[in-house]
Amino acid sequence: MFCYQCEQTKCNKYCQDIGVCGKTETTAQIQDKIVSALIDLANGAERNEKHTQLIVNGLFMTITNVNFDDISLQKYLDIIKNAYYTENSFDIKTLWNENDDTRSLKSIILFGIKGMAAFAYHARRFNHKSEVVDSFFYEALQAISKNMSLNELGALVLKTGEVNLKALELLDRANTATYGHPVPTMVTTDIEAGPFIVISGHDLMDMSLLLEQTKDKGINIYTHGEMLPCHAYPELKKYKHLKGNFGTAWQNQQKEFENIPAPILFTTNCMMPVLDSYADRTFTTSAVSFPRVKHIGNDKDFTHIINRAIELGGYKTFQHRTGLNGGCVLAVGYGHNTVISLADKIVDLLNNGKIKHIFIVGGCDGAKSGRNYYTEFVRKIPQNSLILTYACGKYRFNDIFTEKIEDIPHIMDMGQCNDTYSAIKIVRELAKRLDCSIANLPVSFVISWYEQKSVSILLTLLYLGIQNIRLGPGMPAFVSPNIMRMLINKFKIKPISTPDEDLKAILG
Ligand code: FSO
Ligand code: SF4
Repeated sequence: MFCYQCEQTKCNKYCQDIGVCGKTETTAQIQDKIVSALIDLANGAERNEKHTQLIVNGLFMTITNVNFDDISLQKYLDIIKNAYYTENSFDIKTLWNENDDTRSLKSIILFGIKGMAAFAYHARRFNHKSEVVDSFFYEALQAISKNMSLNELGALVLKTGEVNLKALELLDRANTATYGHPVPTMVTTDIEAGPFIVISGHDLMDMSLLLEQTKDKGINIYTHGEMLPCHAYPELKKYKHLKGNFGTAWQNQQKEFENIPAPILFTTNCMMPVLDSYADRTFTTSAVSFPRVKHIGNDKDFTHIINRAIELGGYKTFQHRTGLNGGCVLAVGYGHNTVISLADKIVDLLNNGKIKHIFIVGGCDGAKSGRNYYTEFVRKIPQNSLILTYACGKYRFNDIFTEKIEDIPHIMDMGQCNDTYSAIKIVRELAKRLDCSIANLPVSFVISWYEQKSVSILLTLLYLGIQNIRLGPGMPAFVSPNIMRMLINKFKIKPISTPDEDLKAILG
């Protein structure tokens, strides 16, 4: 196997034999065949809704920490081949053997559209679709099998970022039109006595269906990982049995799920290999799958999981739990609507020097020790600065209590990884009000990356011309030295160094 699509790839080169994520060689091979078959489909088949949905689902199934189940992957491969078959099949291995820079640019495009597929998948569940997004899947997949110059591929890399912005916007609209705009909400990390279900991932519709099916059944619902922002959506927070958040960062799940008397539902990544100790109370749905784990199909009938919750019974007594820093309240709900409603005040505070700088510290978490950087960085940011955050990396600091700056919280959680869209809307709005370009705002992006959604998000930020992004914990293995030099020259991307050095460089 050859896989280098995520940040934890072996020795920052590539995974072979087995993935650091736990993906086996057989799984990797079927996933490669899915990508190859999708490229065939994009090249040879008619562009229609059925094929687009096949592409979106198929790409999503190959993202890191989504699907480890060879049977479901093979079934999906057969479905694609039934929809379109050619003797002249493309083999993705051709890509791995191209020259360094071509391979690098094509890999960036492929991993970028994988991330975009996840966003499009969620938006499509609400029937929010875009011709621009849909047609780009075909264009990008075709490009991977074509001979193209480095310049042409470079342009397509930026186009991936541009189209991904549309996908982010689509998902924002789907979520907020259905569940309302997030409002500031305090979420507890404590767990009440009695039966409960833990729901992980990003899919708001699954959350809403689970809340509806568990209503008045004496079962409490706790979010995990990227589901945390659900507490802030009016049409989700109205359910009184949506109680709080369970657990800390996704990479701690094997330890944290081991002994809980409750079932867990995974709707998307990041699922780690499910240990025997909790396999019989773990459930997957949509693109997620794991051998031996019960999969809930498109009927979204959660009866099994509800029965399991009642059987397990939950804790006998109230459990006091904390986040990684000892805090037990997590503030959510600072999406673009909330923050832009505070924009007048923020602009005043910027003008009178009470706010000196705005840091956007967002992105994914992961297991590497170097990721402590983000906790330390946030702890060291002076109190006269604002911190906007999104995605799962925030679990490193979202339980830290901080003072407000005249009613404006020092740390504001904008939501999931896809809510980078909020960050973009907010900085655009501030630039408009301050009558300057985004580059001239006192704003710095300090990003942590892990899987392919973060690749697509980074491309969107680059497409928007955002410079001086600090990126960590390491640089992607799929970016060749030449392409990295180009990114550094053109976009001034900077690898993170130490929190002190970076803060000094930013604040002067
Ligand atoms: Fe995190 Fe995982 Fe949201 Fe990713 S839970 S790492 S970018 O799947 O999707 O931020
Ligand atoms: Fe390795 Fe990441 Fe690929 Fe898993 S997804 S095999 S950890 S590069």
